[in-house]
Amino acid sequence: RKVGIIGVPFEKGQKKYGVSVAPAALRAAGLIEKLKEIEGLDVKDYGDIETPGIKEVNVANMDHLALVSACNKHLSACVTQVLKDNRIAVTIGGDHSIGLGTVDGHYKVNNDMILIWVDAHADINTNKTSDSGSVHGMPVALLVKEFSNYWPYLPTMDWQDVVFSIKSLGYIGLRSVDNFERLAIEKYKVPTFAMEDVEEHGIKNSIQHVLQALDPTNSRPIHVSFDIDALDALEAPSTGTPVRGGLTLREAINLMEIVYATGRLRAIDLVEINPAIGNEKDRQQTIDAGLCILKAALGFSRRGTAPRGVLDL
Ligand code: DIR
Ligand code: MN
Ligand code: MN
Ligand code: MN
Repeated sequence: RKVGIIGVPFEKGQKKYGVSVAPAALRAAGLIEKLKEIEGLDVKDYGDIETPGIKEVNVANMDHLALVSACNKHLSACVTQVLKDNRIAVTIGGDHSIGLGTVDGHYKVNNDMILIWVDAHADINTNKTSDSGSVHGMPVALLVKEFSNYWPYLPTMDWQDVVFSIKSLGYIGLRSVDNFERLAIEKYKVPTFAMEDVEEHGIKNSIQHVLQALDPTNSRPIHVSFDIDALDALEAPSTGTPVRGGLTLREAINLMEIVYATGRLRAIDLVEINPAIGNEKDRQQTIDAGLCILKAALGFSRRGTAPRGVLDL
């Protein structure tokens, strides 16, 4: 198994300083080395992508669209390249607006992919429904073709192919959903295991139900876009919009182990870690949680793996 790591130090999809520091903080905490320790995993670091400063465009209630667009255009091409190199694309954000580029880049290689959005929030607002104007609350709405008519013309976004279908989307962990978002999820019957559903079914059945609903034949490539705020605010305090009552780290690890076990994970995003929020303990705890989630997604076994060819016991 081979993976490629892409860092995206981008934070203009939301308002707080600090999410852009996460790739450096995760690398400093040993991200690459820890992944290399996983049995049989070949890790290549593609480095961080840069977003050049460019002229902003004005679209109502949509902050920094031109920057978000430029970053994601570049990121999409990087994700496509990593996948073409036959590696699982591991993208380290950055805020969740970068889900736009990762999914776009993945779709261009695997147009039968399914998308599991693990988040406290649904991120399916348009600029007409958003309370915040922050694009990190809009990536899903920008991605799905069923929403094309809900958007005005968006300057600088011509590079994006809006071809992904909302029928290939599922949610886990929701607990802060805006009114329009709820309506959209219900209208399109998006397989959704919000926190009360996780409560009722457990995390294992929740993810299995979502996978089954999207892909009954167990054959489609999987993209997981993991917002660290899916975790309970006590588990991952260093994030911009924490919400209490979320997943435990154990549930998140188990979720990723189950996705790993399918053998079909092709891309994972880890976003919204903000090392500038909270104290040193908060920071370490959040980064460590992120590392645990990535390791679980890429085959780390909590019960240990037997090394091959050392001793014949
Ligand atoms: C809110 C919060 N629904 C918004 N969204 C996110 O701004 O649209 N917070 N993604 O992390
Ligand atoms: Mn979120
Ligand atoms: Mn809102
Ligand atoms: Mn999000």
